[in-house]
Amino acid sequence: MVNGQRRSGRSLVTALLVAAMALTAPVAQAGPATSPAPQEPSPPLPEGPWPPSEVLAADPATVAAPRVGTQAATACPAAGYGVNNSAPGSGKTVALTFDDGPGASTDAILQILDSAGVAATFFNIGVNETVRPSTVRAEAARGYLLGSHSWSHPDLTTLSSSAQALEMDRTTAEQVSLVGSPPCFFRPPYGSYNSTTLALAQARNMKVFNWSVDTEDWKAAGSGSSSWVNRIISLAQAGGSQSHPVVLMHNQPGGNPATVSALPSIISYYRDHGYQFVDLNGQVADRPVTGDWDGNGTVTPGVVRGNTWYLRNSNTSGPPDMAFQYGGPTDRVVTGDWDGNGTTTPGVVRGNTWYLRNSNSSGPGLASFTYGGSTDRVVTGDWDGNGTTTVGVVRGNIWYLRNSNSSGPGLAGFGYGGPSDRVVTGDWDGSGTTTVGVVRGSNWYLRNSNSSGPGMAGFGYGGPSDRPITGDWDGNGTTTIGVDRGANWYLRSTNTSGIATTSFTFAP
Ligand SMILES: [Ca+2]
Ligand SMILES: [Ca+2]
Ligand SMILES: [Ca+2]
Ligand SMILES: [Ca+2]
Ligand SMILES: [Zn+2]
Repeated sequence: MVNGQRRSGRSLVTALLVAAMALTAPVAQAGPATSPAPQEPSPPLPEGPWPPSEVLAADPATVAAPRVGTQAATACPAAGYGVNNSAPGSGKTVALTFDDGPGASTDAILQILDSAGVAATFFNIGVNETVRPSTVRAEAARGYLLGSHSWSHPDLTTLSSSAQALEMDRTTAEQVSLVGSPPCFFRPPYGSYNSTTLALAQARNMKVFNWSVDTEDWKAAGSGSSSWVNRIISLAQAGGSQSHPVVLMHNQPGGNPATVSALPSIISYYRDHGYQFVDLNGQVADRPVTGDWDGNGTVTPGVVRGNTWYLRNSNTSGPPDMAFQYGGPTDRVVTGDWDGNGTTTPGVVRGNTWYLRNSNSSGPGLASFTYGGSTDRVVTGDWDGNGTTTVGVVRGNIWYLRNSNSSGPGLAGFGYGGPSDRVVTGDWDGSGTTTVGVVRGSNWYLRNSNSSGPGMAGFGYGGPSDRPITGDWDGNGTTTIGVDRGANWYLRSTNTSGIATTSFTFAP
């Protein structure tokens, strides 16, 4: 992990807090105050453009091309002629874009985006979609925007008009067959186009989008070394001079481990600089939350879109029971029973400052306080079982929990799970205290104490690109599992493998 650039703007309070945390952490757990690993020498840059074998997951000659249709012309809004390279939206907005997929790193990228609650756009190659169809479906189901990056990634300026059209139409047909809707955005391979490309795209209602920030991440050529990670982060941060950067990254067939490692820092950088993450349609990501909003003992769903909270009081399909605004669109969201009165209410974390509120309505928060760092993952729970929910952060795989909602040192950090696992919390055994869990791929590993050690037997539930959620859905005192797959929620009343006990749609 890389800390250098991110720490410079922190307050003294943060520095003291980080130092206090480091004191409580065993030496072996390498707290955040340690110096970064020595730089590895930069590998030589390969010559571009890279060979097709690194871009295509299969030889196009071996892939059955789909029959092309005319779906795009009517299913997408009219697109103007020309090339765009500026993220939509007002205020400061940033669009993260991933080309050449789906690939070996796509699931990991989806998990990072999900866990951060940010929107993104995937410019997929048609041939690669035929090799990883379930990944394409996962991208769409998870609410990410899919664009076309041609069928086989040629330099379009070398092709005839009819050959360029086929490159577009095959990928459109493939995407329609996989997810039911055509791509309304097109990015030419290598960013290379001519007037024919632009006319063909316009006739198909596809908006042509290049980029304004090039991370050059593909040059890492499969390396995940820290020098490549640092270089990608540094190039991505150059977009901080723009109001509406479009950041180019890749998710190629062979995988982009350096991109995966750099992504959390890139997200933190833009979030800390006040950017809202949008897809190229200007949409922000929905973030699922769960809580006992009405205090009746059962936990139910919610969705946070921008800074609007849509909450529902039953685990059935239907509209939200409440909608209100709290926090800012770039804040991280948390929920808890901060005052122990039995109802779950909202909170947001901005940088390392926590703003909690004791009612499900718009209005000011309680006194804010700082805890953890802006790149930590945030968790909440009743760690000591006294009835009030308090804060925690996960840094790498070290959990730092605190039993009061105020600034100060955490309890002794402990390691659980791996740094790229998704984190969940719950009262798995109904003892009254909230404890830790991680989800790795689709396998859940829960633990009944807040300490290092083995989890209970892992079990599978959901798919690797679902968003894990937890709650006491039936009000019996134990927290169990669930997944949110876009508008579809699948809850289970026991912490075991099996089919959903309750499923419904909630998409305000
Ligand atoms: Ca309830
Ligand atoms: Ca409460
Ligand atoms: Ca507590
Ligand atoms: Ca339960
Ligand atoms: Zn490409």
